[in-house]
Amino acid sequence: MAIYEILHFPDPRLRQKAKPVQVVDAEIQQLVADMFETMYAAKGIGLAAVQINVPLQVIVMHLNKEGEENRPICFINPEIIHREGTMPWEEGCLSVPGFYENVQRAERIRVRALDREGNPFELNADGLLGVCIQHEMDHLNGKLFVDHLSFLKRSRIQSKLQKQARLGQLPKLDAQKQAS
Ligand code: GNR
Ligand code: NI
Repeated sequence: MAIYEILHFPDPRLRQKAKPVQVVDAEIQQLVADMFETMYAAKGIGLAAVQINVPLQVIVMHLNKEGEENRPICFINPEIIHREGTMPWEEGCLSVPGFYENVQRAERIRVRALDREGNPFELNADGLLGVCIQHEMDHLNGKLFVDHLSFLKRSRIQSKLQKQARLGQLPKLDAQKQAS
């Protein structure tokens, strides 16, 4: 098991388009296990492989919700085969930490994917589950929820995160200076 570093916007590696998984073998099952571990450690409800710099069509999800939807789900090579309606939902993202904005999404979707054993399944989803699947599938296409916002909002979020990243790197630079 391993916990991976999650890339932050505007890292260009978040723009990679994920390729389909050819065979769900032991290596992919290890990736899925590591993605669950990384997602739980980060306290997210979903994670796409692109967020840990693995450009494959793999998603893990575990909604912290009561009932039927409260179980870990893995989607490999997911396709949305039906969508209807539109609705706004307030979204956040582990790759855009600290920012929450409304995004327009389909109200109901039907998804086809492979599970972590490589078996095909289909699922109807609405509410948070439906939103989360659409959010993760965007990641597999190199897209982030901030791409659904206005240029101005996205630019503001980008500058704030770039500033935070610079400040975050200062202690490391200091350590290097002192060492040399
Ligand atoms: O943890 C997450 N919460 C969330 C809340 C509303 C809509 C989408 C999400 S997904 C996000 C985890 C994440 O960034 N997955 O890519
Ligand atoms: Ni995200």
